[in-house]
Amino acid sequence: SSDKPAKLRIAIQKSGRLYDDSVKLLNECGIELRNVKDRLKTESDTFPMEVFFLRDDDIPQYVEDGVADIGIVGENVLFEKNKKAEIVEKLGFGKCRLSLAIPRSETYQGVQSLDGKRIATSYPFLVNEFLKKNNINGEVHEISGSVEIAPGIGLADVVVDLVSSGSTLFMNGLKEVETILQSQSVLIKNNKLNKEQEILLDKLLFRIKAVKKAKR
Ligand code: PRT
Ligand code: ZN
Repeated sequence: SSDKPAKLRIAIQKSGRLYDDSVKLLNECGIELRNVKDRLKTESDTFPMEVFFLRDDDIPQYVEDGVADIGIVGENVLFEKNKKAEIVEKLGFGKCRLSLAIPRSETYQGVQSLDGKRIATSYPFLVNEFLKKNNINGEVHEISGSVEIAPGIGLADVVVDLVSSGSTLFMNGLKEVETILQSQSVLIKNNKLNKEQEILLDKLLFRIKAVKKAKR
């Protein structure tokens, strides 16, 4: 360890579905963030913490590399990226599931019916794991957004995408038939934190647990 005072560098989503809840959680833990215009990073005056604002997809890598010490990200992204970052706490927000959906007009005949089908998804790693586990040969087509429209335009037979209310699938004439992963936001950490950082993380975790308890 160095002579510099210990601090925790946390990576959170720059903008999107997890941003508000991530900042709110920090605030509820007594960690106020200084406002910064460019919003690449900021600091707290009430806790030894530096905050990096990133795309959620980049957070597991940054934490694995130790560029950030800890991070807040969805399990869906963490498991898809398959990085070495340890989950320290489930945070209870950003809940969704990664599900298989097929055209509503079709009858689902079980996972075996996916054999030889074209599957559109933004989660190729998790879908391939699912196929392997079930001994199925599917054709995985990676699409970065608007996965739900793929069957309608003839790009794929089925999709695997995140679902929360189900209305997006419904509006695209699809139905959910299989859940591949249940997901929520989690706090992750780099596996080589120094002693001072572990102490700070314990402090943060203690506050997070108190916040969660107060909400029950
Ligand atoms: O820019 P950046 O890469 O950081 O953001 P992003 O666009 O990749 O992610 P963002 O902000 O959309 O979502 C961030 C995280 O929120 C996801 O990784 C999940 O962990 C979580 N989350 C929770 C969701 C949803 N619920 C969700 N419903 N992420 C996406 N959706 C989308 C889904 O992809 C589909 O298009 O919402 C649609 C389905 O919603 P329903 O309610 O119609 O079923
Ligand atoms: Zn993303």
